[in-house]
Amino acid sequence: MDMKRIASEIDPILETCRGKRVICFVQDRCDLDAQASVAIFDHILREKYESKATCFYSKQPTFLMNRRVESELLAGLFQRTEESENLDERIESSPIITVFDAINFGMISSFSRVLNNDEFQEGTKPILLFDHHLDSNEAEEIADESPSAYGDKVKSIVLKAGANTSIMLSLMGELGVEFDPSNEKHKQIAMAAHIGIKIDTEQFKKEYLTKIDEQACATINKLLDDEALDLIGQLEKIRIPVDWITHKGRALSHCRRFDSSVAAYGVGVIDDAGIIPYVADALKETGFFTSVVVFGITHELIDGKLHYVNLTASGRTVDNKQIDLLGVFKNVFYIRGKGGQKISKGGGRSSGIFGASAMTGAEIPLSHLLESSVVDIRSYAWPMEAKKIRRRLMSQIKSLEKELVVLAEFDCENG
Ligand SMILES: [Mn+2]
Repeated sequence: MDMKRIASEIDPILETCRGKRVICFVQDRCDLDAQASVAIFDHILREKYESKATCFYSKQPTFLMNRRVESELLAGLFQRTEESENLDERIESSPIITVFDAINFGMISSFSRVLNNDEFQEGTKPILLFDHHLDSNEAEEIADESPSAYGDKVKSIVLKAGANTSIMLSLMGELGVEFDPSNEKHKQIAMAAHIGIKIDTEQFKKEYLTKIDEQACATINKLLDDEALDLIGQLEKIRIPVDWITHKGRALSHCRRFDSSVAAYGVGVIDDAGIIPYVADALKETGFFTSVVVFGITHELIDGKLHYVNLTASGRTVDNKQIDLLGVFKNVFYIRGKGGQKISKGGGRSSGIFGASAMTGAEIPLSHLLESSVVDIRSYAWPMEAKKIRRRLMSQIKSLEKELVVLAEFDCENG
């Protein structure tokens, strides 16, 4: 698909949005690439179609950088699904629904509300989906989560690019929309775009950049003067919350107990999912381990009510040949489908020379715990989940013995 043709197909669809507000969805925890994609889409709507975007997502973003970009560069554009009471009305009044940087609808909590919308079912409310592919993340096809299951009702624009942000910038250019370098807001969008592409391409690594990304970078670089680059640098200097540092310290204090081939660590029950990849990175940075797996039960309380309870995990490896971490995550972190079949919820990407290193992640909803208290989750659910994950990890990683899977806040010998 070339962009000229895509733009000519999308233009009449965006014309139907004139003067109206368009609803966007991105995957849970909204990553930086998704954030920038929405910002550029909103820019296109404002400049060409006298329209605006509002983006909904669920669950607190994992990365601190992401939280700062949302509040400091793109204020007012995003809303948390769980904090908006009138989501169904918003879906109702939006002429189209847009989805960014998500290949399947299963990554978006509460997207069933769009799929159940009468107008969508009748085919009068189209879904426009933008995504990029380059990753080795092979998500399993789940019938009602796959956009292809909805035929013409979903128009998917999936192109080979390092970042979805780049695709949006390419579409913007093709639709004749520009940035004004003297406009502060445009500059902020360009800054968000720079960060979005940077994160998804691991600091603009050549192996992740396609022609679309290179052109996108040329477009935004015109706006990124010294002041803007300085601001990006400041945004990247993030103060780590003291809670996170405590968890890192606790994990490091167990270093002697791990085997050098793999550090498997259960952090316990925590209220900020960002801690999991943070602790995984900290263990990896010690340089002692070939692979690191960190997992825990994450939750978020909003107005005293549990909004979600998940099993969250993060993995790092510097020698993917010794332990195939992508395979391990796929086989350890799964749910059962309606027919009892395993549906994997773990994935990631490998990089480096011959795919030597890999980053993985997994998130499984534990919806049956939503009515519990955090105290009960700590005392009953965590020991049970932790033992289950330990058992699965041991069956997947041959060198892993029981005492090498360290569980915080819970004495594994009691199991
Ligand atoms: Mn992306």
